[in-house]
Parts: sequence; C-alpha cells; structure tokens
Amino acid sequence: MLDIQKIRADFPILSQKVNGRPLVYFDNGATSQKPKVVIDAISKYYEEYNANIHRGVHTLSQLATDAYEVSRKKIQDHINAKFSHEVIFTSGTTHAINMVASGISTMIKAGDEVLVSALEHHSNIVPWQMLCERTGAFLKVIPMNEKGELVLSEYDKLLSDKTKIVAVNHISNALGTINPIQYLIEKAHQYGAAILIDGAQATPHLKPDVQALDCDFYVFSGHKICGPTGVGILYGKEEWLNKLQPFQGGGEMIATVSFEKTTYAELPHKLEAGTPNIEGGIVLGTAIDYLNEIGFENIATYEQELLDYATSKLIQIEGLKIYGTATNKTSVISFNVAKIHPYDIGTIIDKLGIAVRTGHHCAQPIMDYYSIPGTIRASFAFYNTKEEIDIFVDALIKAVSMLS
Ligand code: 7TS
Repeated sequence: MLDIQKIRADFPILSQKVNGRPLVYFDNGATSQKPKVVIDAISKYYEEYNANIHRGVHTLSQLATDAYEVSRKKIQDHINAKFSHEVIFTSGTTHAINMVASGISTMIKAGDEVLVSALEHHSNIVPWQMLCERTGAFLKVIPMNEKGELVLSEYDKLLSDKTKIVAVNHISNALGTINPIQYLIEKAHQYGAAILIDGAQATPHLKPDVQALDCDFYVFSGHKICGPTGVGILYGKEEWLNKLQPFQGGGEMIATVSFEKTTYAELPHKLEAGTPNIEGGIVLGTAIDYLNEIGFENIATYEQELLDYATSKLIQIEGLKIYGTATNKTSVISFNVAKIHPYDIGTIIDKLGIAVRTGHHCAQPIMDYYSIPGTIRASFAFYNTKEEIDIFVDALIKAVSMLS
C-alpha cells in the first residue's frame, strides 16, 4: 500500500495553484513531475561538483565522472542489461531512435523491409521513413484493431526474410495499450530481424528486463520517469551497438584522429560524442532510485486502481467515447465527448486547474484510424488520487454542459 499523501509531499509542484485552483496534473504521458530529491540533486551538482567528464584529472572532473558512471551502472541494474557499456546516454527517446535508424543504414539495402506498428508515436515512425528514403527499403505497418490492440496474425504475415528491423512501442502513448512485446521479439528473431522497443511510455509504469525480453534495443526518456528533460537511454545489445555507425562524430568518441583516418573509441563512448547532459545523466540515477524505493509493483497496482476508477466514472457521461480499450492497458484514458472538439474541453478545464493533453498526441495514424482529429488524454501517475479524478469528472461535466 502506498502512502499517497506522503508521496505527494515529495513533489513541490503538486501543491501549486493553477488559475486559482489546486493543480490536478493528468498530463503525465507528456512528462512527469519531479520529486524534491531530483530537484535537489540538480542543484547539488551545479553547486558542488560541476565539471566536464571523462576529460580532466582534476578533482571535480573525477567526481562528476564517477557520479555519471555510477548512474550508468544504476540504469544497467534497473533494466538488467548485461554490461554497463550497453547503456548509452542520449538526449531522449527521439534521439535514441534516430541513433539506431541512422546507425543501421549501412546494414539496410533497397528492397529490405522495416516494420513499425499502427500504434507508434511519430518519433518511432519518421526516423524509419527517413531510413527507407535513404536506402530504398520499404516501411510496413502492423495494423491495429478497434480496441487499439495490434493484430498479431497480420504481424506474423508481414514478417519475412526481407524484414531487417521491427520498431514497436511497449506501451502506446495515445491509447495506453500494453503491447505483447515478448511475442513480437521472439517472432522478429525467428526471421533474423532486429527489434527496437520504444519504452518511453512503459518505463514510468514498469521495470523492463532487457535480458529476459531479449530485445536488441530498448529506448526511453528520463523526463517521463521523474528525471530531468534532455536525457534518455539507448540500451542495445553489445553486438548491435558495436555494429552501429555513430550518429555523431566529435570529441570523446574517438580512439585516434588524424586527417587520414579516425578510429572510434570502445562502447559506450563511441556513441556518446561531445559533452553530454552531465547533470541529467547523474540525476536520472536519482530518479530511478526514487521510483524503485516506491516500487514498480506498488506503482502498477495503484495506477490500475486509478484507471479503473476513472474509467467507471467517465463512461457514465453521456456521449463520452473512450478510444483504446485494450485488455492490457496502462493508466491512460483517451476520449471525446459527442462532437465537441477536444481543444475546447481542454481549454475550459485548464481554467479549473486541470492539465490534460488534447490533440493527436504525435500519433496521427491512430487518429486517422478512428477518423477523429484528436482526443482528450488523461494520463495518471502514482502521485494522482481518486479525489483528483472526482474534480476532473466534475469539471468535465461542467465543460460539456457549457459547450453542448
Ligand atoms: N515514444 C513514445 C511512445 C512517446 O510517448 C514519446 C513522447 C516519444 C517516443 C518521444 O519522447 P521524447 O522524450 O523524445 O520526446 N510522448 C509524448 C506524449 O505522449 N505527449 O508528449 C510527449
């Protein structure tokens, strides 16, 4: 059992008023709020040991380097990677996917196939389209059904010896569907294809075990798991990361440089050119410690309760339709009410202190599937409460009556 009031006290922003009302923050799918330990760790870094890493012999540089590498090790343990050099710091999920889609180019030729799913965020579509444009490969799409689940029988049919890489999310940001990634990974491997899992929406809710999953790449963002913005992770199996062409060249990623030839450094440095987000990397470790103290099983159980409670209340509103009703679903509810534009509802409830996201959620193909311009999306975190859901539902009823 979680002590939610105690947890809420860890998050200074949650006691803010917005438009004169207590903040109800239901936009966790976009970014999570940050606990005081994370905010303090950022200040501590800049106040006490700010220095560039992997470079200087001086004390501060050593302290910063050690803290950065301790964090890498924490992330390795958290996702159960075999080696710490399989954990590459990036600026976020988008950067990590682009690193793979760009770095794998030399292994893709005209006529090869890249598989994504109908449930992807644009970040896991566009880099693959760009890869296909560069190489002459074809992009194929695993379709979804009305509930927002992937049609696995179609996936089976799409896979062939031409499939070189499959890129799918673990959890859909727009609908909350939890995809059967174990199955997707096993099947991809049967055809010799690599598979990248976009864990941006999964890592706030669960602890992935990359060795048990046996995925080739797993990517996520720090800012969605109580960490700072501008930092994320590319996990890759050692053999795959060794094969990837570096996305960026520059300082720190080399072994030797001359005008005739440059040789690359070993992992992880080969893929980490330039000065990284040092504070972000260090503090991502703090955020992961914080979440692990709360416990991912506790988080999942509680968020499921919030999801069930909110769903049962929302479906009582006349004309409300929920998009995404997968059997395995996380604490995201996407919906519309009658023909009212999601933006109008979002704007009115913002005046009542409630933060939700409205629009296509960077997942336009999902909106096209349902023939809608967008939805209202409420996404809950472990620090949200049933009382907040009540406030949200009351505000929604008010907004609908104003707009009908
Ligand atoms: N993949 C998924 C599944 C996502 O949900 C997001 C961000 C990204 C990739 C990109 O992550 P970034 O940190 O690199 O930007 N999703 C959302 C969202 O649902 N609302 O705002 C951002």
